[in-house]
Amino acid sequence: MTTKTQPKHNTNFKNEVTEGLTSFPKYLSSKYFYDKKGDSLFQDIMAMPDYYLTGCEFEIISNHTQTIGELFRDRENGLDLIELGAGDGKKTKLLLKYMSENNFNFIYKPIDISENAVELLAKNLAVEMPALTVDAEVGEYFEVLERLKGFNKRKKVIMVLGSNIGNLKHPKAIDFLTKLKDSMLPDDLLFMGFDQKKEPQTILNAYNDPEGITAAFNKNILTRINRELGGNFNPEKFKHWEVYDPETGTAKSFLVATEAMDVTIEALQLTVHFDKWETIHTEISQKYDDKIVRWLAQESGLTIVSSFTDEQEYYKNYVFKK
Ligand code: AVI
Repeated sequence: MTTKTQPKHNTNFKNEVTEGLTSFPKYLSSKYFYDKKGDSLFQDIMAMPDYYLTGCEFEIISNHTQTIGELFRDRENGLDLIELGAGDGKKTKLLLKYMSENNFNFIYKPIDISENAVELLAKNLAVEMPALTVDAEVGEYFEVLERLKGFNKRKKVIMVLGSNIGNLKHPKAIDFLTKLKDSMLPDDLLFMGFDQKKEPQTILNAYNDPEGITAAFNKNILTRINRELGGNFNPEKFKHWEVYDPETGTAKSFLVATEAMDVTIEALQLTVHFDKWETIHTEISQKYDDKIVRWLAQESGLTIVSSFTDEQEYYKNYVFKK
């Protein structure tokens, strides 16, 4: 087992924070939620009953393990199972277990932006499934995709679970899917989770829990700016706010300033003024239906091979080929 670490993205972080906080309206990228504290808060979110996404995807994979696994199989040369945004791997382990117990010849390559998450997963797999070959990597999706082009020539199955694609606006999602397609050969597959449009209140509840875990997760980006860039944000002066537009299927997270204030960020030599009730837009969590997914696939040059859903049809995993 190996874990390769890519250089830290501090320059990107600095540039993007400067760009976002000097724009009007202000914004920050949700990809910066995931430091050690953010990873742990996201684990807590995934365990919340209101955050149905994790349970639904777990239900789908556990009810269809064999069908999905057999779609992945290549009896001749085996395969490389590559997971982007692997997280804690709880859902993936269902497939890893099936494949390990049913004579699949494969390696598992989890890739995550969080060094912390990748290391925990690799260590945990070494204990739980010692016979499994794990080749973990830390990196941003887009960078890693470039490297995948030169990867082994045997079958690749790329997995992106958790509706992680939903954190990208459609043009970026198409860009991401197109890059995935470009890294694929004709026999390769892409297995991806898409949270579906549903009762709007159910969606709002998933992003607005009464215990304030999601609020803490959202505000963690301010704490991270304080720690890594010498900022003096007072997170208590910001309110977590969630909206969902059922027409577009877009859920949006904001931090709203509850009073006028100036915030200084030393490493950026920047003072940012907030008016009372001014917002920072921090995240989108896109919800989909078959029409949107078909459109995304078409725009990216991918074909849908099959799809799997849970009993409530809250969530869907699609299998794509090039
Ligand atoms: C990682 N991502 C798909 C989550 C989502 O549902 O957008 C992140 C999240 N944000 C708030 N709660 C969970």
